[in-house]
Amino acid sequence: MDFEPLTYQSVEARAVLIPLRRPIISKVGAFDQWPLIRIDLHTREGIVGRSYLEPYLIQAPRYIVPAIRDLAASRAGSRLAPLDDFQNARGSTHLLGYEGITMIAIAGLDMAAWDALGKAAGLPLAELLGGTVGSVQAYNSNGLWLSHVDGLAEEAGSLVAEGAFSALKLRLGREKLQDDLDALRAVREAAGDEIKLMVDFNQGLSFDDGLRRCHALDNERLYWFEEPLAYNNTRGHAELAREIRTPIQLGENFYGPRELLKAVQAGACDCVMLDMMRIGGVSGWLRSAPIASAAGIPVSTHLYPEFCAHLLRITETAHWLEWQDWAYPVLKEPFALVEGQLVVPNRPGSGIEWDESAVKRFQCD
Ligand code: SMN
Ligand code: MG
Repeated sequence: MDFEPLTYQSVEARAVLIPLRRPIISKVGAFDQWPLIRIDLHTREGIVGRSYLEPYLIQAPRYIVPAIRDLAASRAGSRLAPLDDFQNARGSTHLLGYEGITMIAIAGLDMAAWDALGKAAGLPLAELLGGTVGSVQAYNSNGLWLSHVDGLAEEAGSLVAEGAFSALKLRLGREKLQDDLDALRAVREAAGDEIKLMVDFNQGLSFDDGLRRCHALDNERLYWFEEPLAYNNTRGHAELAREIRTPIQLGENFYGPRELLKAVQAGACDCVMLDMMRIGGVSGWLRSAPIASAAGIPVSTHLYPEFCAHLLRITETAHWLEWQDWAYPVLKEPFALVEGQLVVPNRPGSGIEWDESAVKRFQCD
C-alpha cells in the first residue's frame, strides 16, 4: 500500500440548516430544521477530509464551531494520526470535562481525519480498517414521531416503501398507554406483521412509569425498548433490563468508551447503539465497539449512516444501522439503499462529498 503521511493544515467548519421532510416530534424536542456542521479538513498534501456533525440545536454550531477550529489550530503542522490524536485530545480535556462540546469537536475532526487517510490510501474506510465494502441491514428511522395516531398508518407504509425496509423505529411515550398501543396497532397494520418494530422512548419516562409501561408493552413483540429512562439512569435501566424481556437499547448518549463499559458492567442494556458525535468519531468507535462485542452485545448505530455503515462492516457483533436521510440534501452522492440494506460505496474514505450548490443554499452562518 502506497500510503502518503498527511499533515494537518487548516479546517473549515460551517453550519448548514436543512429542512426536514418529516418534522421531528420527540421527548427530546421538536425540530422542523436539522442543523449540520460541515467539516473540511485541509491537509498540507492537498487531500481534504470531510465529515459532518448533527448537533440537534440550531444555535449549537455557534459554540461548537469555535471548539473545532481551536482544536484544529492546535494540530496545525502535525501528522494526522487519529488514534494518537484521540488519546492526546482526551488527555487535554481533563480540565473541561470529557463530555459535551470537547468530545463533539474531537469526534468531528476525527471523522474528517479518517476520511482523509482513506483518500490518501485510495481505500474505502471499511477496507482501510481491514474489512470490506458491502451492505449493512438498516431500519428506517425517518419518521413515526410522537405525532397524531391518525397519520401513522400512511407514514409507516411510505417508510417501508422508501427502501424495501424490514424494520422501522416508532417513538413511544405518549401520555396514555392506550395511545401508545393505538400507535403501535396502526403501524403494524399498515407495515405488515413481519416488520420489525424498534421503539424509542427518548428518556421520557420516570422509573415507576417506565417499569409499568415496559411491562404493559412487553408482549407486543417489539424489537427493542430504547432509552426508556434518563440516559444516565444506569441503575434504573439495569433494573428494567432484569425485569423486562424485550431488549433494552442504550448508547446514543454514551460519551466515549468508558461510559459504554460502565453501562455494560452494570447490565443496563441488552444492546447498544453508538453515536459518532458522542462516542468520539471513528477512533471512539474503534475503542468502544469491541467492549460491547467482547461481552456478546449487539452493536447498532445512531445517526451518521455513512460513517456508521463502514464501521458496522468491521464490527464483530454488528446489528442494525439507523437510517435517516437528513444529510442527503447536501451530499453529492448519497449511499444506495437496496432491499433495506445500505450499500457502502467503493470510494476512498467515507464516500462523503458535498453538493456545493446545496451547501450554499442551506448555509446559515
Ligand atoms: C432521535 C434522533 C434525533 C433527534 C431526536 C431523536 C432518536 C433516535 O433518539 O434514536 O433516532
Ligand atoms: Mg434514540
